[in-house]
Amino acid sequence: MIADTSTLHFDAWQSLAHNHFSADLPMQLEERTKGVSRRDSLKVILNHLNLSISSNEFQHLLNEKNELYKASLKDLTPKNILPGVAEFISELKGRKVKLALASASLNGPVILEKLALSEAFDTIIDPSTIPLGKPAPDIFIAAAKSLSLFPTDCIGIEDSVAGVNAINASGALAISVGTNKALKSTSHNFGTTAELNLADIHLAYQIFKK
Ligand code: UVW
Repeated sequence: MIADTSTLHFDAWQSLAHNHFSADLPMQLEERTKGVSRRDSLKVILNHLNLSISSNEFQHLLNEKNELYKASLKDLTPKNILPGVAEFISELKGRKVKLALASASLNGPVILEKLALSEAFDTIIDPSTIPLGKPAPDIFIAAAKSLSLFPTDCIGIEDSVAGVNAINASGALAISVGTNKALKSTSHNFGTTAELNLADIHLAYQIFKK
């Protein structure tokens, strides 16, 4: 949600599916793999293709997808930060709000570095230390803990259905960004990152805490 990496992920999965299985992945798989770990995304894709493969081949495909994805990150710069996000982060920092990155991506720290946002977060959760990925709440529970907060005193911001489900399951207030119906019905929604603002979120939080 800080930069639009989900299309880069899906392009890498699409190339992998073409190269190995001569398959074309439908766009609905993009939402189903969004916010989901690399391993779980590959499981979703293999399930869709009705394929079962050896664990060696599984690992090989994970590595190959990651190489494709990393190659696509090479030109990422602060210009790729989504509209309004840098200003929103500054607003949060100005109000001394503690920030944690709870991304499913093992490439999160590299991406933050490329976006010049590494210093913006008080803590970055390493998803390899969280056995159950989104939609399980574990990464948000870990994020709250690392900020010495209860999840019920936190707000999670997500652009994926798996991520919003994970926030809701953690007990935190879920804020979503995007136009997907499933996001709108399960969280306090903003259509785009440009609309994110602390005043509206503060209001939603006051209602949530009542
Ligand atoms: C995800 O799959 C979300 O991330 P990565 O492949 O970057 O670890």
